[in-house]
Amino acid sequence: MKIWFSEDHRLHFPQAELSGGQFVTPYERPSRIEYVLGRLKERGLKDIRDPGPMDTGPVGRLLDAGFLRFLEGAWAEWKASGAAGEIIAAGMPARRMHMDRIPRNIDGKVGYYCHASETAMTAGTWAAACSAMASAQAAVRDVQAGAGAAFALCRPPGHHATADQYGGYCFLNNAAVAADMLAVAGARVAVLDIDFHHGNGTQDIFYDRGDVFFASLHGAPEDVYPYYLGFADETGRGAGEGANLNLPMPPGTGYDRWSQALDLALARLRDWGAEALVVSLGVDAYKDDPISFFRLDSPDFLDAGRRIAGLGLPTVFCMEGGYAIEQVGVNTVNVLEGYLGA
Ligand code: Q9C
Ligand code: ZN
Repeated sequence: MKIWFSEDHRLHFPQAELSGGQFVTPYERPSRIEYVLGRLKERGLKDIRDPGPMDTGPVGRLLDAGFLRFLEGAWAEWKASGAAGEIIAAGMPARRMHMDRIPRNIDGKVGYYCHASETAMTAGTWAAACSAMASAQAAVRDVQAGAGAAFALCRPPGHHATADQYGGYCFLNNAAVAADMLAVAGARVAVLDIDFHHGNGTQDIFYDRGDVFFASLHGAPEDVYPYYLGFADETGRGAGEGANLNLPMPPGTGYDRWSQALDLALARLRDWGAEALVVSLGVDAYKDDPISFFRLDSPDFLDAGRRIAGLGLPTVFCMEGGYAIEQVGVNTVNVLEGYLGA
C-alpha cells in the first residue's frame, strides 16, 4: 500500500485553540503525524511518497469558489486589516440574521466562512490544506489505477469542512473530494467515517446525492462537537434519501457496541451496492483521547481494519483526527495492518 504524505503539513501550526475559555496549544498539531510516520516505518510500510501539487480541478468542482478564494487570501487580508494575531472567528451569522450576504470586512468574512471558532488559521494554513488534499487525490489515482488500497496521511484533516465553511480543525474536505473523484469516474462510492466526531462536512456535501453513501460512527451530538448535526434521523434528501447513515453513540461506548455499529454500517454500504470506499480514518475513538469519550483500545483498531477489509472494496484511507498523540501512530497503523492482513 502506498502512503501519500507531504511535509508541507508543517506550514499549518497555529499557536492558539480556543478551549474551555482559554487559548491552548492546538490538539491538532504537527507532531501527531510524526507518530504515524514513525509507526509506519517500524511496521515496514515504507512506500511513502510526496503527492506533488493539488489538482485544483476536482476541488473547484466540489467546493465553493468564494470559499476557496477566501481561504487562499485570508491571511493577507487579515494582516492588511491590521490584525496582530492568528485568524480566529469572533462572530458568525446566527438565527434570523443574513446567511447569504458576504461581508466586505475580513473579520466579517471569517465569520461567514467559519462554523467553529476553536480553529485558528495562520500564514501557512492554505498551503498545508492544499498539500493534504494533494495526498488524498494521489491516493485516489492509485486506486483508480488498480491498487487495492492507498493511505493519504492528510494533515490538516478535512471531514468537518463543508463546501463553504471551515472549523473543527478542518479547512478542505479531503475525503469528500476523494469520494467525488471516484464518483465522477462512475463508481458508487461509500464514505465510512470512523473518526470519533461526526463528519458533518462530508455529510453536508453529499446529503442530496444518490451516488455517494455517507456512514458515520460518532459521539452523540447532544454530548459533543459538532453538536448541531449527526443525528440518527438524518437519512439524506431528494436523490440522496437513504444514502446517509448516522450511528451516534453515548459517552463510555466501548468496542462491543462500536463494532456492532461498524458491522451495521458495513452491511448497509454493501446492500447499497458500494463499489469503492473512502475511509475517514480518525483514531480519536481511542480510550485515552483527550477530547473524546469512547473506549476503544489499540487492538480494537486492528479488528476494525479487518472488518473494513471484509467489504472487499478498493479503499482510500484519509487521515482525520486522533489526539492521544503518542498512540495516534499505533492506532492508525493498526487499522491499516488489520485491513492488509485480512
Ligand atoms: N476543547 C477532528 O477530529 N472541539 N476534529 C474541540 C476541545 C473540536 C475535532 C474541543 C473538535 C474537532 C478532525
Ligand atoms: Zn475527530
